[in-house]
Amino acid sequence: MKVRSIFISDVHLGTRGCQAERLLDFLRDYESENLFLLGDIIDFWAMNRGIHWTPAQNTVVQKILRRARRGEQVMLIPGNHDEAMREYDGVSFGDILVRCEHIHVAADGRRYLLLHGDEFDQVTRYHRWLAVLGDVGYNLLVRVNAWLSRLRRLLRRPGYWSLAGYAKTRVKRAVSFVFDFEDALIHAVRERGLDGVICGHIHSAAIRPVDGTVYVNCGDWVDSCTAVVEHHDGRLELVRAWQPVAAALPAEAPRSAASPAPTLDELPQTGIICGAETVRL
Ligand SMILES: [Mn+2]
Repeated sequence: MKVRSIFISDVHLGTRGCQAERLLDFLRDYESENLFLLGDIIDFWAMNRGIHWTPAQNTVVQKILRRARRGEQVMLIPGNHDEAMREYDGVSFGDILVRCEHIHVAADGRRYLLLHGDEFDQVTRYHRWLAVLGDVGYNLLVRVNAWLSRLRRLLRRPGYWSLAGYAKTRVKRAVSFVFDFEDALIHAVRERGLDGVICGHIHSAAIRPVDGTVYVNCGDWVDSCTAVVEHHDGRLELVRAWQPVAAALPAEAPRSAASPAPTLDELPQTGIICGAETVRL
């Protein structure tokens, strides 16, 4: 398919989680005039701990370089995981221009601010801590919880401190984190008289009009495998390069021997998702 622009972010090349094969499929399917890479493309943070570089990840880099060489406008806007690149604002590496932010004028005349978005993440430090601890923190929490209730029993304290309750507040906090992030970005682009923002960073894809201003997030290529494309009339579309089996199959569909369940490869590889996405920190 031919589109005017492609926007992708949070590819995290150099990590085990990077879904390079899916991204290659997507890039094969979509030709464009502009390719905007909105940050966290190469994950230098993770590579400090250990590099996981696959042939597919190598091919991603080669394909992007080749597209740039063949006349596609390729722009790299660094994120926090590739922040070293921010020192090269305005510098062209071969055919790829590095910009810390950029205003993209869509075919319909709308003006969008392009940036990674971590500048608007109020809790980046907390987030970093959370990302590093991950499962370790959760397991510890479970153990601490068991220990605390034993202590409470020993001290004959009434009540029970609930881990579920704690987890719920955490989820609520995560939801409000996403809303705070969106609000901050929408506020910023309105102040600058722009029509919208296209960013990444929070790994939560969305195209959401908010009182005349459009909030767009490209999602990521670690988990959701999403990208945003601009059609030749300026229309933006969220593309998911992979649909989970559960969502693609009708629930409890009767299966006969004549029509076996489709395998993952037989399912449609692209689709559109709009509206609220899963919340992920
Ligand atoms: Mn980021």
